[in-house]
Amino acid sequence: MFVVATAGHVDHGKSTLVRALTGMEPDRWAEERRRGMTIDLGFAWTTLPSGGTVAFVDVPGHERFVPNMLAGVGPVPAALIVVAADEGWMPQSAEHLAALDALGVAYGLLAVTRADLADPGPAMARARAEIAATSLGAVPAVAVSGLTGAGLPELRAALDRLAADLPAPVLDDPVRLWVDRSFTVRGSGTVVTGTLGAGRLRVGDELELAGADEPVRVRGLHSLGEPRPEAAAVARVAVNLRGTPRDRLGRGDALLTPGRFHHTDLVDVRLAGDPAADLPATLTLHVGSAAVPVRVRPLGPDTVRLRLARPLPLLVGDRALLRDPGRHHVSGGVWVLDVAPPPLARRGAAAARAQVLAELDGRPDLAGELRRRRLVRAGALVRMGVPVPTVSGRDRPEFAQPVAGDWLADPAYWRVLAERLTEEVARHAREHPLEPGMPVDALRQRLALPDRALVEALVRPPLRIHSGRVGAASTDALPEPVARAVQRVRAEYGDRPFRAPEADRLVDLGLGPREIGAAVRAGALLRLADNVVLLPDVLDDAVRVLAGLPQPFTLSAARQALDTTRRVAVPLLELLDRRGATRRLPDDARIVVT
Ligand SMILES: Nc1nc2c(ncn2[C@@H]2O[C@H](COP(=O)(O)OP(=O)(O)OP(=O)(O)O)[C@@H](O)[C@H]2O)c(=O)[nH]1
Ligand SMILES: [Mg+2]
Repeated sequence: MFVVATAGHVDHGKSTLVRALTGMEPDRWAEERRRGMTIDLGFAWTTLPSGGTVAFVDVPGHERFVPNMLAGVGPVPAALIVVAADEGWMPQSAEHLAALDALGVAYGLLAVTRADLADPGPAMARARAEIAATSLGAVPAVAVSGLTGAGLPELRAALDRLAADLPAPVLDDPVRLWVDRSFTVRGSGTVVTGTLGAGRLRVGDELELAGADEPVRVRGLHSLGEPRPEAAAVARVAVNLRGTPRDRLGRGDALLTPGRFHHTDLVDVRLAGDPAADLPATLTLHVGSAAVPVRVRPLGPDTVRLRLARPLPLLVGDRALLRDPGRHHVSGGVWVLDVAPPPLARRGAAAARAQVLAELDGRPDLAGELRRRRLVRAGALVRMGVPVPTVSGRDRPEFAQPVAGDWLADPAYWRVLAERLTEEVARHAREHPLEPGMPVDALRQRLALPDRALVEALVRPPLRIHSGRVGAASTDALPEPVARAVQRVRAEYGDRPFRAPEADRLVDLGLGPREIGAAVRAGALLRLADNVVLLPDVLDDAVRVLAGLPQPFTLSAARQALDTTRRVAVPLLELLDRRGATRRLPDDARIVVT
């Protein structure tokens, strides 16, 4: 299936043409039929000579309903531009074309309608010239009459060729379904419709809805009027949502693959067209089926910061449109450059930001994001629309290897941090000569790092971590009895490395709290909890064993795989969580972070 939105001035014959092509009525409302005018979006579809299906989103031409028109064309990458032979190029012909251009629509057709009323030549020549100057470029043109049916076979053939030109949808992309309609069906509850541009939807899927705490569940799916278990892009879909009240969502909301989108009310964008100086301070941002008031703050010659009245799930590279609703004027298109931009608090920050933005082009750029953000979670980047390769080994560029957990770091910044950590530890040792190292959390604060796991990952020999402190590895020999006791632990537990001596065995070995403390400070034992100690070098092995389990795994599966007891498994997993080697899920199962 492919989806085309109509465009064109009021009364130029868009709905008549859709009706003639599909045999379906795009004007759904009695009021539309009474007034002979489209007010809101209409939907219809038909089979083409090739056997493929085209679905139309029919838009209103009247200037009062341009916001409805924009909600229709926003998520649709192809347009059928309609101009009447007897009236020619008119104001909303121009405004609709400007909107398509601002959104970067690159695929389209021109139909000169009402060709039974006047010579289509002049209207066609003017429209072709106007369209050629936009993102659509030179488009095929057909003269038609919705009344007599003349030209319809040629138009059908042209639609088939257009379908063949369209890029294939990306089926494994996450779903972002912009809702263009919502209604209630008796017995089924809330139904929303939209154009699925990428990805797949299945009955039973959970989806995220901005502002809702709980995911919503797909109870039923329809496409082209038929129930289906699954719909793959590109498709017009109607989604029945289990247990979601109708007033929870409507046009401009988006149903999303959970966890894959960043909701933002602050974006930095590049303007296509008008220079920033001419923009009013408040405008409406149209993206997908949404229309949101924004405040505009100019930054560079063609870059601005937009503060949205409500957050939207936007991605780097999104195309959107700014419109001045008061003046009925499409101010121009925008490319989203950054969906999580830094605050501009310091003097000169705006000018510096303008320089950064001058380098960006809206194409996701992982290396550049790391350079600018210095430290960022891979998941956060993906949610901004910046893909992070997940393949391991040589296929993954070195800068895309996580430094801890799923944290990525700019390599140059990471080296600086490692040096600063060494300096801080040395300074702490000078200032506190009696302390056995600098607490990890104090280091985290000094280096302004968001996660302890980052501090731990920065510690390299000859520094080491023991008992939550970073210090030079102790070179002092342990007191003789303690060293002997540790030796015996090694001999007894070396082949069962995740078993810990029971409390009475520790007493037998002569390992009281003071002796254990000394052994832990010297790095000879690893303390998981009071009276629970392991040999210090077993953590990597534990992660390896856990990585071999089906993911996610439960505490009990981990305990069995490690051949140990709850007494060890519970604090061991908690330690691995803190180090970012494992992650605890809301249901208490865990995964190994790769
Ligand atoms: N003679 C003739 N009349 C047409 C043709 N196409 C449309 N009309 C007439 O033009 C008028 C407007 O047609 P619509 O199809 O409603 O126009 P529209 O572009 O959908 O209008 P809006 O949705 O309000 O923007 C109607 O009276 C149609 O019957 C045509 O090819 N020939
Ligand atoms: Mg109409």
